[in-house]
Amino acid sequence: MRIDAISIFPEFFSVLDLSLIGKARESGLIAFKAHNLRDWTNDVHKTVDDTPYGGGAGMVMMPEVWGKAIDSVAAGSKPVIIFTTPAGELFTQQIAQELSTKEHLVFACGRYEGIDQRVVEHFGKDFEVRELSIGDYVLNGGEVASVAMIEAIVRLLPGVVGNAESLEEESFSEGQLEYPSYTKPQSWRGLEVPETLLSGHHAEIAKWRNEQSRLRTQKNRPDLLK
Ligand code: JF8
Repeated sequence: MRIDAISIFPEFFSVLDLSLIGKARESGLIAFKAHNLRDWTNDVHKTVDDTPYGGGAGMVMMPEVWGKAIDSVAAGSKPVIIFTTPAGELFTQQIAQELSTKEHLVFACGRYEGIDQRVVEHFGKDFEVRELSIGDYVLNGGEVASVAMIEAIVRLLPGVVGNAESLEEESFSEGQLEYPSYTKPQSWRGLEVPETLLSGHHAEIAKWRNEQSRLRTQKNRPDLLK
């Protein structure tokens, strides 16, 4: 899989070198590159924004520079183009799974009040385009949201170290939150590891974990049970 990100702050993506993405890159499983949007400006100030038509607060990212950047990064390819925006469809595990099957992803990361909507409309004519949000809160730009999405997608790729077992466990508990986990020591600051987990009775342990998942889901995410 090839992944490109376009941003005025490409340095945000250096965290991906630290996580499993780094390993997936070293093994040649993914090719990732972060691009500086300002590389496609022509003026001395490297301007990327202007005032909004219709008035209002803040600045809007100009279509011309975005058009050149995406043309260049998508040349000779048919990528899925992802626009991170708080006004997007909610990014879910299902969407991560869908995107993990694609050959080429381009993340377009806005700042300020976002990107001129004609950029989405224009590239939607030739490419699969998605406007996605990671949740109902407001960030200052699309970079952090893109990093979260990239990590969620790349860990699903077949051949990413350690993914086979953990992905199987995840699909097993689908629709519920994960059960709580414990490790050594058995007693810590007066708190004990639940007895069932020490019993060695695999059926009992599975039953206990299932019940814990249900209780946790009921408490933290009742919407998932309905
Ligand atoms: C932005 C561009 C986002 N869940 C989310 N909250 N905020 C954002 C976001 C994304 C792009 C821009 N401000 C300017 C906020 C996502 N995805």
